[in-house]
Amino acid sequence: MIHHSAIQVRLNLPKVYPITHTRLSGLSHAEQVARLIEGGASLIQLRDKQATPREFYRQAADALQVARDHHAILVINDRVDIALALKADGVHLGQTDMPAEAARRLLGDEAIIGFSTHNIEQAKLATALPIDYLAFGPVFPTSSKDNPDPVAGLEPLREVCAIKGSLPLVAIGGITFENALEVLKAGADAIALISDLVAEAPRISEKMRKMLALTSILANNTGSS
Ligand code: TZP
Ligand code: MG
Repeated sequence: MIHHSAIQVRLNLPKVYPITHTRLSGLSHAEQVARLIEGGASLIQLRDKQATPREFYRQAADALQVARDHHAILVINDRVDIALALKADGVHLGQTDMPAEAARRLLGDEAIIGFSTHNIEQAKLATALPIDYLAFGPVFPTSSKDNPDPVAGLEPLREVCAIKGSLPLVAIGGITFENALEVLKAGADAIALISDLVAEAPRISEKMRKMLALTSILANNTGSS
């Protein structure tokens, strides 16, 4: 979060990190953000692989207004330009997006930068980057992402958790109410979810609340709070 040479304040990831999906939910990003916040979400990622940059910008502006009104943190998937233009809280980068160092230069020390990794080699390299958290997955099969990397499974997740040092890690891919606890027990600090939280629009708030309740029975893996 703060990346001065002398001090580094670690991001305290909430256990549940929801990601929006307009096609699956049938809702705008702002509507999803409102419902997720109502269910207790404090950190949300806006992800849109379909919208044009102009449409994503417009929807992200609306969603950011909702987030600001409720003091929730909003991270934009892929688009450093949109995060910068809207003064969003941060960006989530993939392996083929702009390098983390460049995003850090553009967004500044206080922006949240997340980075997706799909295997142990990528995760090792990620620990040297100016990022605030790393994502690892898909842990399980997912149908919310086009051309996903091979399913990693729980054992590689455990290995990545063992080498990541103090960098917070969020597991992603096919995480559900059924497997959430075993993913956290494998060492993930948080779980990121799309379909199991947002695919049923009328139940988004309820599911978010239930997922927070389910995961709150485990102690914080980071030991930092
Ligand atoms: N990255 C790896 S898996 C995935 C992303 C964005 C999709 C996760 O969606 P779901 O519905 O929770 O499996
Ligand atoms: Mg990406």
